[in-house]
Amino acid sequence: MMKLIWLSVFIVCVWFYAEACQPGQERFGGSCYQLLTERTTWDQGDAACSEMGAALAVPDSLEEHQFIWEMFTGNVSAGHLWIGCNDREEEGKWMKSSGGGECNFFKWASGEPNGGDSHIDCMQLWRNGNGLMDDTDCAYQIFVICESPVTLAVPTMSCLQRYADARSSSHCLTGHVIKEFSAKGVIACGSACRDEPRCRSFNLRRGGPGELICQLNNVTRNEADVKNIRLDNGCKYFEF
Ligand SMILES: *[C@@H]1O[C@H](CO)[C@@H](O)[C@H](O)[C@H]1NC(C)=O
Ligand SMILES: CC(=O)N[C@H]1CO[C@H](CO)[C@@H](O)[C@@H]1O
Ligand SMILES: [Ca+2]
Repeated sequence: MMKLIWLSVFIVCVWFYAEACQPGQERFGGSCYQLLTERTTWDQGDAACSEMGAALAVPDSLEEHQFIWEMFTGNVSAGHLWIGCNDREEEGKWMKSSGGGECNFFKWASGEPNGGDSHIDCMQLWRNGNGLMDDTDCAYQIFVICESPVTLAVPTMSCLQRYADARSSSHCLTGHVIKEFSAKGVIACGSACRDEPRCRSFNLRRGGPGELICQLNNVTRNEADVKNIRLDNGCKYFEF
């Protein structure tokens, strides 16, 4: 039996702030990362990053630590990498440069840190330790990675399509959700979709009282199986 569903399409245009990193940088979370091409001392690296409006990168989580190490090893096949912590002021107390506060994520290589009270006061991601942390002489010349907050690009207008059928304005795409989180509304959810490279469409679904759940999908409704397009009163589907 053939079932005919009448669809109408609403077009909603909204302004988005497209977040982006500069060419040559890579993004992870809310930061842009850039590898410098020259090997320098820790202080020269620190100065070079701040000249670019950035700072020596500091991993604050295991995921960020892994991202930094993979970005480095994907580009450079030998050598070590400065990151932005040193314990010059007080042995064992690791601080970010230029008043950035304390470093609070540590994943030391086995046997590290071993600098004691000497001048071995700067933190590197150590190739011999598979990218784990090591304290070493700040005067060594090794690679440098800078980190800066994601810059807001010019606002861009985007048009969203919302589909509705004759019976209900509400239907959503299921089975292709790659991320789900609560969001303020269609603009916040759409911005998140724009910032996620795999996002092709999104659902905005009623959650608890006063709560909206944003679901990012990795396909559009035209690419999905019809059985995954469900009428659902608490849910609206959008694509760009
Ligand atoms: C989309 O994500 C689902 C999981 O939600 C996965 O099973 C599927 O392979 C992904 N499809 C594409 C086209 O990336
Ligand atoms: C500085 C540098 O060479 N960065 C490159 C590292 O590798 C990624 C992915 O291969 C490139 O996009 C970067 O430009
Ligand atoms: Ca050491």
